[in-house]
Amino acid sequence: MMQIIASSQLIIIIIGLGVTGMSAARFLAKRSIRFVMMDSRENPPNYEQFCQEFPNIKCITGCLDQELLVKADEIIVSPGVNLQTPELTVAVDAGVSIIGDIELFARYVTKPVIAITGSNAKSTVTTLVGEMAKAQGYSVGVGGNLGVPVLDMLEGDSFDYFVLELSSFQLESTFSLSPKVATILNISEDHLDRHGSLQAYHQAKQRIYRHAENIVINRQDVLTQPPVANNVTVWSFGNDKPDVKGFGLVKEKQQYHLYYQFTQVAPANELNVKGKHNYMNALAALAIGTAAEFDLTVMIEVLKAFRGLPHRCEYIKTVDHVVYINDSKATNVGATLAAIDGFADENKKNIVLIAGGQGKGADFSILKSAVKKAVHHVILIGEDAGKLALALGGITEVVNKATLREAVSAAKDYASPGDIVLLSPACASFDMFSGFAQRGEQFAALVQEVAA
Ligand code: UMA
Ligand code: ADP
Repeated sequence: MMQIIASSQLIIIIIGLGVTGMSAARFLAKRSIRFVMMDSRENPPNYEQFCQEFPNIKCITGCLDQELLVKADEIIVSPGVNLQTPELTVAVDAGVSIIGDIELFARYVTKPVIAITGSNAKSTVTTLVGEMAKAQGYSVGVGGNLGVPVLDMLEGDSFDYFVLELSSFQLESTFSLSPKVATILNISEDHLDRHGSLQAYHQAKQRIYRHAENIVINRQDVLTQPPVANNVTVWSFGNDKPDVKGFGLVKEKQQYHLYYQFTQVAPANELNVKGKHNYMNALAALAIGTAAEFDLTVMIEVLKAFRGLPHRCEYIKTVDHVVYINDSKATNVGATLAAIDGFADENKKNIVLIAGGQGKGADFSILKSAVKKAVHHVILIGEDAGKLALALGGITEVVNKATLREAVSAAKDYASPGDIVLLSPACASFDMFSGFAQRGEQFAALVQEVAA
């Protein structure tokens, strides 16, 4: 495995002044490896901080310098930068190696790594597995797409285990990561604006299995399964009765139970998180932990204590017997489907759904049958409200609102006692908010104010 050697001859270029680029800059500088920084944005974040920290390093902003890129030995590209950017494809054609921060991490890491991807539930399962690893007594670095850049976690050699959430963007530029355990939790449409097709997105996700010792697949989702599984131990989870090396969900006497192989390990109602999709997440975490040889009893204790993450089907308040749920992190169709299914009443339509934002090229018609079954009003906001209205109009009542405030106020009017008002947008938030967290916080504040 090639590590970047400290040498004045090599030309290393980092692209992106976000958290990834800054972490890569610090990582290289600490090892006395010279580099050039580039960012295509006119006013990228961290520019001043970079100039202060690295006064002698060249920093080019406002464009990607093609002449320099083709001379590079290696380009370390940030995940937000599309590999199909013309300047990069020209560099690749010229024989330049392009990697991401995860690849650099892979070349240096000496401790075991658990690698987690999927269209949904990555953050939840990564956090849960991180807690499980800590409960085994390990000092654990938990990060990646979750927020803490992986290269920051390598400094100081303080961790003896790593649990990483990896996005399709990060996996595209990763080649030699050899995880002890790797998983694709589920696949549904996301980031099609970047990857171009579900197939390309799926292929990027599958890269996580390349050099894994153990893999964990979802029995109900064929796209999480590798085309061939030679020389790898395969574990699984699913919402059915499990077999060898499997975790599953079994209904006995009107109660769901978590199962490992042929044995019950916990009643689902002892978990704090609710909904079948969360039971899947619990089973996935148990399968990952078991593949990593963690103690099952300790993992079950962690599961029972876990309260879920904010903005993921988070309970906000009950007003006039109407329950308000913040699922702002539902930035794709798969997450919204899981939320509707999770809260649907078997006997009547009980959901008022607030959705909309930036759809990232997704096919919203996938929501049709779930909405038809459980949603009596859809309230739309944001850039792609029209596309959602086109897909869902005729299926149920659909109204447009200009702001989230108006949407919450309308939801209050449409909801009857026993209903659920669910913010689960199926879209990214950047057209109206700084991110999903701000969208969720505003929703929670509006519920307190408007719906009270
Ligand atoms: N950009 C440019 N020109 C450049 C460099 C970046 O226009 O030269 C733009 C990108 O197109 C993007 C933005 O800058 O719109 C930020 O991209 P970045 O790669 O600089 O982002 P970082 O700050 O380094 O954060 C990245 C991840 N961001 C993305 O993948 C877009 C963070 O995931 C991640 O937490 C962080 O690295 C640490 O690993 C965020 C994310 O939205 C949370 N991820 C997507 C998701 O979860 O759906 C994949
Ligand atoms: P990610 O990091 O992959 O975006 P999160 O844990 O942040 O995952 O959850 C993202 C969204 O997916 C939330 O809306 C959450 O409610 C939903 N979700 C959680 N678990 C699942 C699942 N097993 N299947 C589908 N959606 C899920």
